[in-house]
Amino acid sequence: MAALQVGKAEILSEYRPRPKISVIGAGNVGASVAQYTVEKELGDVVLVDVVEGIPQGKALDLAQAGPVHGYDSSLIGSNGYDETADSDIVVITAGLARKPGMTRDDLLFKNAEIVGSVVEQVVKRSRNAILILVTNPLDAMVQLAWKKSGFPAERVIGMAGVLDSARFRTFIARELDVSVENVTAFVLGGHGDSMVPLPRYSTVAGIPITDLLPADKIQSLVTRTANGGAEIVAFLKSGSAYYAPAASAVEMVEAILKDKKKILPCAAYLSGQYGTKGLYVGVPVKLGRRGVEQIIEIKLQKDEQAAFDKSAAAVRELVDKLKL
Ligand code: TXD
Repeated sequence: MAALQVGKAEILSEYRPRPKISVIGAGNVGASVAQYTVEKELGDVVLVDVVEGIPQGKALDLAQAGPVHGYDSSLIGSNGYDETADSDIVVITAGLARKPGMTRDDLLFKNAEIVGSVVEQVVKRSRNAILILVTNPLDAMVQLAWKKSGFPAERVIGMAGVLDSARFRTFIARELDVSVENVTAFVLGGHGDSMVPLPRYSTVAGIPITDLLPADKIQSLVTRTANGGAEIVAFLKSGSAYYAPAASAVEMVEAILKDKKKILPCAAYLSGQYGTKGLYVGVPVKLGRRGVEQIIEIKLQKDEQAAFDKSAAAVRELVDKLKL
């Protein structure tokens, strides 16, 4: 067709394929990350898992939803890493998930082994990628991935705060019967029971929730947020949450690929900010094409700083156990 013959040499030489997003671990979170990524047409997706057939089957199934949803992203499933070469972003979800009665920290050693080997495979083939870690215990796994990869800290980021604040936003919106779109929430600290939701920076259409809800109500929403993961594990019994975690990881992918400079709470490497040095903890960051482009530091009140320090200490304890 004549109209299609515009692909002259000079145009072809400028041709850049769609961004490549590799998702390691094709379980509940990984498959949903792949799904949301192609539904938003953020790029092509490579899904990797150790279980034979699972990444291939899920990738093919998702590709076949393309005509219905109207996306053209390519989807590849594999048990190896060659297809991930030159990824722009690698989302790491491989590992064990919690069962009822387990804490995130119970997963530490097994998941450290898995994440360590995954990172080794990934970085060999994608030297310039940005890594987004999802596997628990989150903050310790990001620290491990950063160490193993040898990447600059701004290109190794952990997903937790976006999820924790999405949970807080959901509860606030339900409580006040307003749109979730009107609610912003601010959550700091590690992804654990000691996370630090900050009510005075959580707002509805710009109004702090401290002006809208009594203190005891806010406290109950904060507690529910901190236990948000366990609440879902108790329902599901055989696994942990995955829709909201995947949506949260994909918000980060989108902010990076579109260079949005979006302020999101992520696990980022602190080199003195918030009084913490040499450790990955959840803080607000600016996410753009270079990864973490800035760490946003706000002045905490005394009790908030104490809660942050306690949360950072809990992360440090895990990192020490891994001898990182
Ligand atoms: O906020 C957050 N960061 C989180 C973290 C929110 C939700 C889930 N969170 C953690 O993510 C959870 O505690 C787990 O550690 C991971 C993945 O959770 P998911 O729910 O997706 O677990 P699944 O369904 O068990 O999937 C894990 C997949 C599974 O298919 C395994 O076969 C695969 O990981 N797996 C591997 N893939 C590649 N390479 C290796 N070595 C490997 N080992 C297991």
